Amino acid sequence: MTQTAALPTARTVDALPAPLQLDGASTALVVIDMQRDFIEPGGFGESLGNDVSLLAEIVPTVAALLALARRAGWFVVHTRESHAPDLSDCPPAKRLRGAPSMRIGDPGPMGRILVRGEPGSEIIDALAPWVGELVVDKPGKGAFYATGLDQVLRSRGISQLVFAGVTTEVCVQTSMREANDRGYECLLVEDATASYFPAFRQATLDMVRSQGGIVGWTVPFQALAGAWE
Ligand code: TIU
Repeated sequence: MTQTAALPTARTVDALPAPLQLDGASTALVVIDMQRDFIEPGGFGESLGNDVSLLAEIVPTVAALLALARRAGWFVVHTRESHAPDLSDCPPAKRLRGAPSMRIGDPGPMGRILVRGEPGSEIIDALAPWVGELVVDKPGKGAFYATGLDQVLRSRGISQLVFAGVTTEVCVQTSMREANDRGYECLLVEDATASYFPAFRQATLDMVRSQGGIVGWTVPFQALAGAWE
């Protein structure tokens, strides 16, 4: 009887602050909030006074990262920051914060701002989820708060998370910190994440990998792809 060696599923990624062993069998890609409300004019991001064009720049790299994850067989998760139509999951402290041109739940050019099921809450066409991928609607900035994400990942034996999406210092960093505290190893793809404030993106990359990787690791997309293929 012939024995076939199992294909190796682990690769060493040239990450910072140190190389990371990534095992495809226990890895998921988590793409944070690449939805119209943040990336296109007329949504929540713009209502807060931001220049949304800064975020569109990463779309080709996130698309390439999704393609890599799909070829590699990683579990793929997409999140959307969104609220129930009756706003029962949107604390007044969130809805009333600041002085936006439109508040969460108000009608805008892409439907009601940050409300589930409205055009603005949909992931942009270029990064549309495939059948079988998980789409998580989250009422908070973090992907683990008030979602079943942790249970789904654990049930699949996933312990390593590759992160991309927007915005780096808000929903991406919050989700990474939530995951880090839950025991996941977190790798942020440097050029697959963006902020309305480039200096905040850079600061987040620096703080994630400081102190020996206090929150996780970072890597440029090409270095990750090179390790995998
Ligand atoms: N405003 C901002 O930078 N971000 C958010 O409100 N949500 C996410 O980061 N997705």
